Formats: sequence, structure tokens, C-alpha cells
Amino acid sequence: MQAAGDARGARATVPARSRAAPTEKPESGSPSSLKTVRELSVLATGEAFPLVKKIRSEAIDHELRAIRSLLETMSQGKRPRDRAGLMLQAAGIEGPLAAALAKGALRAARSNPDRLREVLRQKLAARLEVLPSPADQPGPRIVACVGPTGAGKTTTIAKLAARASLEYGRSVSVITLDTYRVGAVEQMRRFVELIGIPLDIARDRSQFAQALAQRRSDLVLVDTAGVSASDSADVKKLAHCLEAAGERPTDVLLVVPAGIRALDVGRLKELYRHPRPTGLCVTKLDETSQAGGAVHAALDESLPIAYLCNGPKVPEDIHDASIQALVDAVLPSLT
Ligand SMILES: Nc1nc2c(ncn2[C@@H]2O[C@H](COP(=O)(O)OP(=O)(O)OP(=O)(O)O)[C@@H](O)[C@H]2O)c(=O)[nH]1
Ligand SMILES: [Mg+2]
Repeated sequence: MQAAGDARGARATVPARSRAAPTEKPESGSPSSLKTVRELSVLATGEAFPLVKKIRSEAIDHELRAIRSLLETMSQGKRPRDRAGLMLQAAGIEGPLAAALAKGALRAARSNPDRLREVLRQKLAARLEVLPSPADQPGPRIVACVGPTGAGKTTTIAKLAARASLEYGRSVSVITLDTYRVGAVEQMRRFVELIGIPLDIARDRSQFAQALAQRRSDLVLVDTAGVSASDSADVKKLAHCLEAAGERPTDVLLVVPAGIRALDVGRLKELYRHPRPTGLCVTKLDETSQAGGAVHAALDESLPIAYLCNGPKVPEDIHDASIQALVDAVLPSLT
């Protein structure tokens, strides 16, 4: 795996879709692939043209910026330490991480307190790391999504599968280990049928090993059942299954919604000691104005960030992670 630090500089600025494709895009503009993308959008969101959501979130963004700016003006009289604390608290960054960020920023902003927010943004950016898109690495690869119930694991697998298969023409297959939840297999089956890729259903380690041995696809995406804090036995079973991947390059992405609380991130950390995640996928950035939980998931767990998702649409609402985009979501600039 490429060192995350190497890639950070290259990805420190936004546009999310600026990755090098391992293969040429063959037919991404063809009528049939456009039709498929449209059908995937309907399947994932219930609407063919989810513009309403976009317009609404822009209006909310605008309002939020105005409120943040007002709060900032009102806190001008406060001591810089308190202002830094308020800014981080409003972003959902808490505890020792908030204290460490504030401490570093106060020193740097001493000569110019008006720069406090900007310095906090820089301090945050300096701690975050990016994992170059695992699903786009050349050669055979397994990418599994794990995480709490309803975080967006299945949708993320569908987004990655559609992107790799329809946009880049790679050979992709999906194995689902989620055979518990009612309707889970059916949900995945509808996505793979639209994309036109095979699906294997594995109930245990031997079925998982068999599916891996049979499929020759470059990219094998593995969907897993959601777990809650009390499900450590299920996580152990999952780890046992994934071990069947042996020496094949495998990434385990911890999928978390951006609005997760710092405390709940701590619980996840306990839960996912094994399989140990190799990267983070932050979902539902469109659903929260307090995305600090995503930063806690990355920093408290020392995880590089692979993807940012800002909506349910398949495949367009997934983006290769960029530090700038995450910092903008968590601690937006007011200028
Ligand atoms: N707004 C928004 N919704 C999302 C996003 N990602 C997924 N969703 C929605 O969140 C809901 C749950 O998504 P799933 O992909 O089924 O979540 P999961 O983690 O597989 O859930 P379980 O398998 O039950 O643990 C669905 O309604 C998705 O459409 C996102 O980035 N933004
Ligand atoms: Mg699921």
C-alpha cells in the first residue's frame, strides 16, 4: 500500500474526482451506461433528479455560514482560548483532541487573534491523512466495508462497484456477508443486477473462501452486516471470514456517518481491534452541520481517509478523500 503521507501533498486540494484511472473509461457516456446510472440513482434515492435536495442543502449551507459568522462576531470579546473551544465544540470536536488543537492554534494565532479559525483549520489539516482510493489500485484487490448499522456500507459498495465497473470498465464482483438483516441480500442484488456484475452470498468463512477462489475479478468488494456496540461476537466472526483472503491485498474500510459523536467513535475503536480497519469512509456529510465525529474517527483511530460521501446517489455521491474538503466540511472558512 502506498504510504498515506506520500499522497497527502498531492491530494491536499479539492476536486474529488481527480484520480488516475487504472484503465481507460470505455463507455461512460454511452446511452446504456447513462441509463444504468439514472436507474441506480432512482434505486438509491427514489428520485431520478434529486435536485431538490441539492438546492435545499445549498440554502442551508448559506444560512449556517451566516449563523456561524454571527456567533463568531458575538464571541469577539472572549479570550482566544474560549473562542477556540467554542469553534471546535460547534464543529463536534471534543475532549483531548479539541484541547490539543486549541493549544497549538493559540500559540500560532497570538500575534493575530482574527486568524484563530484559519489557524485551527491548518492545525486540523496537518493531522489528517489520505488513503489513495483502494478500489482504484492496480492489480487484484479486496475492499471490505465494515461499520455500524445504517452507516452506508451497502450504498458505498454499490457506489464503488458502479464507478469501477461502469466508469473504468474494470472487472468487479461483490461478496456479501450480510445474510442476517431482512432484505439485505435483496438490496445488494438489485444494485449488482443494474451494474451487471456478479454477486456471491457467503454465510461463513468456507463459503467466503470459495467465492474468492471462484471469482477472477480484479476488484472484489465485500459488504458486511452492521454491528452495534454490543456485537463483539459478530465482529470476531467477521474477522475470521476476512482472514480467508490470505495474502491477497485487502483493505478494510470503516464506514462512519459524519455526524457520529466522539464518544461513539471510542466505542467503535474498542469493537474493531480485529479486523483492524486500514482506512475510513465518511458518509452522510450532506446530513450534518457538525461533522467533527469524522475527524475523531480518523484521528482517534489513526486512520487515513479514503472516501467522502455526500449523498445516497449511486455512483456520483462518493469522492476520493481530500483533506481540504473534509476540513471545509468540519470547520468551514467564514471568508
Ligand atoms: N444522505 C445520505 N444518505 C446516505 C449516504 N450513504 C448512504 N445513505 C443512505 O443511508 C441509508 C442506509 O444505507 P445502507 O447503505 O443501507 O447502510 P448500511 O451500513 O449498509 O446498513 P446496514 O446494512 O443495515 O448496517 C440508505 O437509505 C442510504 O440511501 C450519504 O452519504 N448521504
Ligand atoms: Mg448494508
